[in-house]
Amino acid sequence: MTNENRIETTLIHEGYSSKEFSDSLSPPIFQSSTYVFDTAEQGEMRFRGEEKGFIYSRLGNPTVRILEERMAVLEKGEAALAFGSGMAAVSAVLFHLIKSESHILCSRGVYGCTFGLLEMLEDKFSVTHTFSSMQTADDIEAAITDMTTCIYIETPINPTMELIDIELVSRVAKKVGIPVVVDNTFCSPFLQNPLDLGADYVIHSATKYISGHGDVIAGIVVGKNKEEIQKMRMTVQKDIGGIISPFDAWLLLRGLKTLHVRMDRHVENTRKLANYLKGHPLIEDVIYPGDPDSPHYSIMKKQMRTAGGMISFLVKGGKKEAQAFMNRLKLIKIAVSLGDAETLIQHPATMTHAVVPPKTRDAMGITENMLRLSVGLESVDDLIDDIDQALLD
Ligand code: LCS
Repeated sequence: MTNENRIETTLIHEGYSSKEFSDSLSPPIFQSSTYVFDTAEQGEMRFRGEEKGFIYSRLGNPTVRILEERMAVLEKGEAALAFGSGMAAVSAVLFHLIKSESHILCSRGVYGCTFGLLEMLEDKFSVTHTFSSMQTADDIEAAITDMTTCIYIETPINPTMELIDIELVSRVAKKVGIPVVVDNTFCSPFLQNPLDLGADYVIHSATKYISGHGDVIAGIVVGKNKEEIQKMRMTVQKDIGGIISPFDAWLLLRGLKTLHVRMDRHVENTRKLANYLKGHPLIEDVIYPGDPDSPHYSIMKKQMRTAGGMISFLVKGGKKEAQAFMNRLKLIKIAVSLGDAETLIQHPATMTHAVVPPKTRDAMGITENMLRLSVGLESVDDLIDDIDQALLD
């Protein structure tokens, strides 16, 4: 198997050869914490990195390694690391790139727990951060300081669906030698590949589209440079220890096999739902980068295969009306998370972004009447019927 295959094939085959594993079609789950050395000298050589082979599962596991190899190829990187959550992946990359008193330049919005992590880094280690809209090269240049050691962006931003031009950010960052980290969770590797656009690291909450079935919490980091990823493996991953279990890695390998098929349906259902919502008199606004009238449509066309499976929308009124609408839904589930077969709705101001102070939330563009929909794989007509019966004057 080579990485010249098309993505649909890579999702199913990359990094695994049944010949190496007793002809088993499905990759085995190596449920082992440690590995046996033939001799003391062999153990010494493995610890020194002079001989290939596994040592201890916090440092690497064969099932996890298949997932990491597959993800590296899918994201056009040289190497990848799998983690026990998306937040373990986010924190590992940040710990890898920062020192005390560093500055992190962030997109205008980030996921609520990423915001919490940034605040914690500031409180404990004086690592500061600023948010920027990053709409022009001037915006980005003006926000970089002497202490900036990384640029961290989400695109689309959770939950405002704002897009950042990855190629533009990477071009400005290269001029001053600052690494760019992109949280690609909302796209999955099927819709967007930030490393191809000049970024240095890609993060996924694999809990979402990569798993696709709402049954795993996991994270992935893919790097442009394998030496940096190896350094991360032997420092932040080994010593902080936020690793994934072999069983969860196996569930992600199973999820990846259908990512392309699932994404096609997520995308199609989302396009139809966005169209329906846009025409509804009780909806104030629909925020969907796949709409040609969206201010982000041109960036979407530039860097994404197509718009994804997420929409945010504003109901007429405020929090009370938004919550009443949610409570009237019968099929669509009220839940955080996204990327599952089930359509999920959540109220960012009181759920995923409740930890963000109201003033900062306003600056991020998160209003009290905003709802975020993760469009699932059900019949889109059933989804529209459900929304229709719940949208009352
Ligand atoms: N990055 C983004 C963009 C996310 O949306 C999330 C989780 C994470 C990182 C963290 O991943 P986790 O540790 O949960 O695997 N987002 C969630 C959300 O929007 N609702 O519930 C979780």
